[in-house]
Amino acid sequence: MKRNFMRTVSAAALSTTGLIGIGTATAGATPATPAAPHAAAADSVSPAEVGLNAAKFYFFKDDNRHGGYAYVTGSDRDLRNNRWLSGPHKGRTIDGGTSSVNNTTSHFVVLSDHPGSCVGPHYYSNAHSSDNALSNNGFDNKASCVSFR
Ligand SMILES: [Ca+2]
Ligand SMILES: [Ca+2]
Repeated sequence: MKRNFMRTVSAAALSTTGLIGIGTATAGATPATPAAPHAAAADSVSPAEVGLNAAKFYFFKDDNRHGGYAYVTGSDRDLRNNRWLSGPHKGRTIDGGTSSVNNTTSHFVVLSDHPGSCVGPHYYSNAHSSDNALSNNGFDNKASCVSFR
């Protein structure tokens, strides 16, 4: 039987550090706290764009202004190249897909059925009005042209 004596002496170096009290009395130093709250995310509106509050005519994919939206700020005779900006159909054409609208403009707005020619059934939207269902106007999923009057 072997006997191994291992003795590990770990000498804990106890350093006695004399802490010198450092006076940190800053008399009368009042940090200036800016009272300005976080500025609401600045609306980055480029000069070419209309302002945030600019009137728009909104199209919605579904009834009750749901399902995705798109908008115009003036007449557009061909909605085939206008895209849903949100919702499950985002990126797809809004042509013939509008089921409710919101007119925040001061214009009487006319929607019609055929892109380009703007003929066929029409739908009329009064200034500053909205309609949560175009189906009872015989105009569900028909808007292909918008005309500001
Ligand atoms: Ca267009
Ligand atoms: Ca309606």
